[in-house]
Amino acid sequence: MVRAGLIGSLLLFAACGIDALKSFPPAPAQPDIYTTPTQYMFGELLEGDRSEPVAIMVGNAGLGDLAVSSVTISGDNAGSFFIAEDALTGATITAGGQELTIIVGFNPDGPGTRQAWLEIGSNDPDENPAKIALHGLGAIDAAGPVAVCNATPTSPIATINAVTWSGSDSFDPDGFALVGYRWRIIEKPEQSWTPMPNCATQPECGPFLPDVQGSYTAELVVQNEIGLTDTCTVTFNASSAGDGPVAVCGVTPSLVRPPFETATWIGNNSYDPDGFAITRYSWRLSSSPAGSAVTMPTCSTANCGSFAPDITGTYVGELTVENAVGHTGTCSVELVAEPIESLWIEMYWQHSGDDMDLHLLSPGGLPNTSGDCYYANCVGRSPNWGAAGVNDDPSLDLDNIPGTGPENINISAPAPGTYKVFVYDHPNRTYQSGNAVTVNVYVDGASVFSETRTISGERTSEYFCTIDWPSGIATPL
Ligand SMILES: [Ca+2]
Ligand SMILES: [Ca+2]
Ligand SMILES: [Ca+2]
Ligand SMILES: [Ca+2]
Repeated sequence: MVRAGLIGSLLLFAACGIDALKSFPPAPAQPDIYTTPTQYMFGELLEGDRSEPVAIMVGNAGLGDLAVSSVTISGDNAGSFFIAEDALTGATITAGGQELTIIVGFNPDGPGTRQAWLEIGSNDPDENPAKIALHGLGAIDAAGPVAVCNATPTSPIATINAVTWSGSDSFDPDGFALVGYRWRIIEKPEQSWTPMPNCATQPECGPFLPDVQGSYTAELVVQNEIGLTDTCTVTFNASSAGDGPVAVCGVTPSLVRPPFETATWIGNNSYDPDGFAITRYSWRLSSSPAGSAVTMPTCSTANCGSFAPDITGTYVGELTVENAVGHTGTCSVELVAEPIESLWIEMYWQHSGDDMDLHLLSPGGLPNTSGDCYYANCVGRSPNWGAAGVNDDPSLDLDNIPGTGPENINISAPAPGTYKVFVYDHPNRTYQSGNAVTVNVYVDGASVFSETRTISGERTSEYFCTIDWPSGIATPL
């Protein structure tokens, strides 16, 4: 532009020819300002520091005198630059005269890019003011944020304990606000598919449920408000949830005499091979002989006692144990109930609310007399049968009215003869429909008779069998 102006004058001069010079008064000689350099970049400097001074050379390429009226710094970041020496303001540079110098410097008053103009006011006809661009980068003497990573819990169990990643303890020693968080998983077991939750841009991020055992490492990048960052990592090890507890069942004694001997179910040998505590024991009766009305005692302990079988046969106790992480194991064990008395008769029925009564007639005995063992004379006391002494006397151990039995009559050592077993449908509970009644007879613990017959209406006496002693042979009636 400066040079073009001069050339334009020369062209005008050539076009007009020599005669033109004679015809018109000569054009006034114009100054033409130039600077070296035309812009300057100071680079990066800490806020508050002052740069080395830089000389800007100003000259006059025109034919007239250049009169400089002002040298100033303008622009949004004018405060970040300064004029150290100014030999120009008020000076005149004649055509072809010596260049003059302005010394400028950079003194950033804030972070980031700083820009301003050095403006030179003069009598230059087309460059007033002349502008020199000044650039610099303000830096801040800040340590930057400190990222702090945590994971809670620190020792989770895979598939059981969800983890929360926390970067909330991160801080900035210079007090700048933390404005950005970015979590990502940088290491996990090969078999794991668990992704970082959607909260990966938050200080706290969870739940993260480790799906397999092994080591997991997360990385957090925190950023402060002036763009400085820091990174931390945190690792936890997820342990295996294990294969579950092992239930170990026992029962002691394993053979009991009904209906008064008791057994204790034993579960305290159960264990967990992975070391988790067993937090629950639950016993139930998974199987019991037909006619039994006994139930498992209410227990929440490993061992469960005072279980009294009421009928001959096999009882199966089932134990379920649960460990601290909710896994379970189950076992079962058999308990046998077997009478010790030489003669053992038991009876039960199908429908409650009928009251069946078991009767045993002594050899030659008549119903409802002392020759008959039944609820009226044989519970807790016994008619004297056979010889002196009680070994040959009958006993009705269990009598039942409202339920379905069982009832039983037994004799430790019966006197010789033929005994009769019958069942009476007592009218103090009325059930007119058919009711299936079962009678089992055991001799020295072995079954010799077992039949189920249907009794309908009321006041019916159903004779089931005779039992010959000492042969122990039962004959249906
Ligand atoms: Ca009845
Ligand atoms: Ca009864
Ligand atoms: Ca006797
Ligand atoms: Ca009936």
